[in-house]
Amino acid sequence: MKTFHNPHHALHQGREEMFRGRMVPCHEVPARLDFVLAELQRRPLGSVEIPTVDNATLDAAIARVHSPRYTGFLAGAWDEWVAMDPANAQRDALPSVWPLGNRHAFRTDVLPANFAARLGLFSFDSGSPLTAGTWAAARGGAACALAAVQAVLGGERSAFALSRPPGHHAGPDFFGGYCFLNNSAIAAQALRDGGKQRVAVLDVDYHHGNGTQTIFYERDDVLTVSIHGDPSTEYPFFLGHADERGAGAGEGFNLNLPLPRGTGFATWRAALSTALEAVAAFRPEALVVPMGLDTFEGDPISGFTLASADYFAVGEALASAGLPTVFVFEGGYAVDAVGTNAVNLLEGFQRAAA
Ligand code: OKP
Ligand code: ZN
Repeated sequence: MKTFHNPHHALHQGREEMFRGRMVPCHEVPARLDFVLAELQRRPLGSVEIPTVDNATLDAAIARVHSPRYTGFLAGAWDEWVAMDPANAQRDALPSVWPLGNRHAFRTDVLPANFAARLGLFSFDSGSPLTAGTWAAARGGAACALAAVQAVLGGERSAFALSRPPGHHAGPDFFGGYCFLNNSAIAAQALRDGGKQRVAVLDVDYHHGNGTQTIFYERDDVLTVSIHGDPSTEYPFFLGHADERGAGAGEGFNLNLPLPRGTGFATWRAALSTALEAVAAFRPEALVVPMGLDTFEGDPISGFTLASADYFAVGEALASAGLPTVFVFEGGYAVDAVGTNAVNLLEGFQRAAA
């Protein structure tokens, strides 16, 4: 399978995130992607390329998922931040105030003039620093997703978008959870726009893909399925419960399979079977896999206990769906193992798909 990697990813390099009440070095670091690239050199799965998507095509694909108000903010946010105080060039922008929009306690229709207010309006946590290169890096990541979709629409069985920063927590008009543009949602929508009638998204990251769920929640043409740490104890806390089944036309087209912290591979693998049954029942024409490797036993911020060798079986199971598949890199914070785990999964898929 072809890999498309983001040559601009290292432009996004947050300094510190708010974590358990203090500022700590960011977990989502550029080295994550470099380790995956290095492992792909050791164990090649196919060509490794840089996306050649033109800007207009990319903008159009992003606009299918994200609001202009949000992308307009992201595009200019760094310049605004520095214009407020030249010393800000040495600091990342982190939100610290939020409008709780869904509780109707504050208004979100009026765009505040105040930058900190807009940073909060368009985000949901203080763990996702916005830096000088965030917008360029996020666009480069989305371009990887789009290039992988184009490869699959062109007849490839599978493709890998090695994007960074991750995407599955980003919603139509908000960032958070280290995510700015929802690369997996952009891929799913681009597959739809490329003629696939029904697209399934099967999110295997440790964390619930709240952004993806929200983007497609009222739609019956994109099935969203997620296996993740139970949100009553795990990030992102406020979405990802089993009773969220979709709404309106989308009722029955969202499936959450939360598992308790500490879950091991046998139980996780059984949830994957349940997820794959739901995918098969939907009869999709393509599959998107938001591929987080933070289910790994050594992950510093997560709580499942998958071993490196287990990822071969995960890839093999995903191949059994028999679908054109776009893999999109998401989480995985045990940096020195993330390359091995990612390539194990993809190799398992490729062997079984052959
Ligand atoms: C991203 B992905 C909040 C920090 C909490 C966020 C975890 C994001 C994981 N101040 N950590 O799903 O791998
Ligand atoms: Zn994650």
